[in-house]
Amino acid sequence: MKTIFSGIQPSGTLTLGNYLGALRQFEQLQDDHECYFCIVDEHAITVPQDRLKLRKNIRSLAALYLASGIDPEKSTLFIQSEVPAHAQLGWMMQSISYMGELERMTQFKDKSEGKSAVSAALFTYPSLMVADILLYGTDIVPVGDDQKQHLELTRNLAQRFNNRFNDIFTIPEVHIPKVGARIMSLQDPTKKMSKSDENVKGFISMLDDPKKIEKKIKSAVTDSEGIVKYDKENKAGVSNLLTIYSSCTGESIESLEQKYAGKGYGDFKQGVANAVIQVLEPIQKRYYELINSPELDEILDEGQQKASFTANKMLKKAKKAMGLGRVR
Ligand code: AQP
Repeated sequence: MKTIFSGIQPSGTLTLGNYLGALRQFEQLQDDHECYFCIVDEHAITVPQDRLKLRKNIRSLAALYLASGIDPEKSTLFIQSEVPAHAQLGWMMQSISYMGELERMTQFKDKSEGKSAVSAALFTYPSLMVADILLYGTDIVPVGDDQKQHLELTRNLAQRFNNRFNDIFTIPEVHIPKVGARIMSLQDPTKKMSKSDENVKGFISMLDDPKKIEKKIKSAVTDSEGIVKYDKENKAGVSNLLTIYSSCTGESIESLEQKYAGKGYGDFKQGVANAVIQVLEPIQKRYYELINSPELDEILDEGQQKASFTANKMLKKAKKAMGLGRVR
């Protein structure tokens, strides 16, 4: 059985982009793969976080994973900082990463742009992500399109380690969904939808109530043409809404274009809002049942144990290969 690893940062409440680009794929994958799903809180602290909000977001993310269909009987769900092997292997991966390759990461450029103080961890974040993936002998990493570059780095570093020390790491493949891999901001459709966007109108949170969802979609930036047509270059806003609609309903973009031919954006936006609400409502219902339940802690405790067991075995091999510590 192939192994899957994927992580999400608890840096805010998840957006529809996180769901369509990543989370949604997980439910099906867990049936025939060994799955590790991680709340990567150590990644979240690469930018400033409020302590209490971070704690709340960690728990909320765990509940959202489960509400979206992660079954703890089939998958291991755990918190990164509760398995110290991640930080340990992360450091070892930093020692074989080059400044030049980290400097090329577009996510670092985007997140550091215009900031006067940027943490060293934001720069070395990809090396920790490499460790997250390699610890589990991961074959496949299901992520959104924005993580492609980090995955390429993971493959390079795994190969580098294997060549330089010992052939212990599996070289992982990336798995990107066909539709929904990059959901854009509702306010600036040239930018990806992000949970830490300061403009809350730019993203739909997975916990927004139906009224809020409708309001945000109705105020989404489109154009003055009034034609529902997919054209990413010239009609980025409408194209993004079509992608969201199609990802939520499974209806093809061509069939949606036909459905709304001759109708204005008002009807179209209402259709998009209904489609999103239909996807998110059942998830929200389950979320509120789980968020304060002791069941959630039991699942995370068990996840920590299972993940630690596998991760520690790989860490031991990596330390031995690099010559760290003593032989015993
Ligand atoms: N807009 C998006 N469209 C499709 N997929 C997306 N993902 C993120 N945004 C979109 C995918 O969600 C997974 C988890 O992402 P993450 O939270 O670990 O980090 P991120 O990619 O940096 O997500 P955000 O929402 O933009 O977080 P912040 O604002 O904190 O930086 C990944 O698989 C990602 O591809």
